[in-house]
Amino acid sequence: MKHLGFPLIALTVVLAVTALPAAAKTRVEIKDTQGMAVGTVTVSQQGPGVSLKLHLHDLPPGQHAIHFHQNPKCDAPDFKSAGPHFNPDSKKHGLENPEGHHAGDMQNFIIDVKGKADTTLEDNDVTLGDGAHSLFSNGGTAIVIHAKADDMKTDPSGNSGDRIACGVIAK
Ligand SMILES: [Cu+2]
Ligand SMILES: [Zn+2]
Repeated sequence: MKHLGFPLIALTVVLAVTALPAAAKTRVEIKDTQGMAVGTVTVSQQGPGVSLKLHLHDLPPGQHAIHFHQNPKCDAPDFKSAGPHFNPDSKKHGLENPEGHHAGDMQNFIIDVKGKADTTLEDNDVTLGDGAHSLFSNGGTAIVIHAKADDMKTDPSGNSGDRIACGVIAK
């Protein structure tokens, strides 16, 4: 049976690779209201949730809200096409809302005086895997960045103002 050694090892390798999640990571191109590229957000599976690595530029300095929105559509200039916050559990908005929160809600982040943000966020309520909390469910979702900070409690959008940048998450 010596001659079976190599095919068995090869088969094992193929099965191991196939067993990995379909998308352990996805790179999202972010555009502003003029359709200009303003960087990327790389979403990676991290345990049951995801991490987001932001590499953004040419955006207004200050504290800004960022959320996953329901639709994989970013039509400039208002990005209303992205729909409301991703909310598979029909909860209210805000990480500090007792009736919350939307799965797509996240902490605010800072854009520095040079208009850049290189930082990491996380969301433990969404996944790149399967199921109702998948960022790929219903054809995908979108990442939306807002003009203002999220107050973490006002339903449905945390008083975070206009949508100033957007990127589609889809397979
Ligand atoms: Cu939003
Ligand atoms: Zn929300």
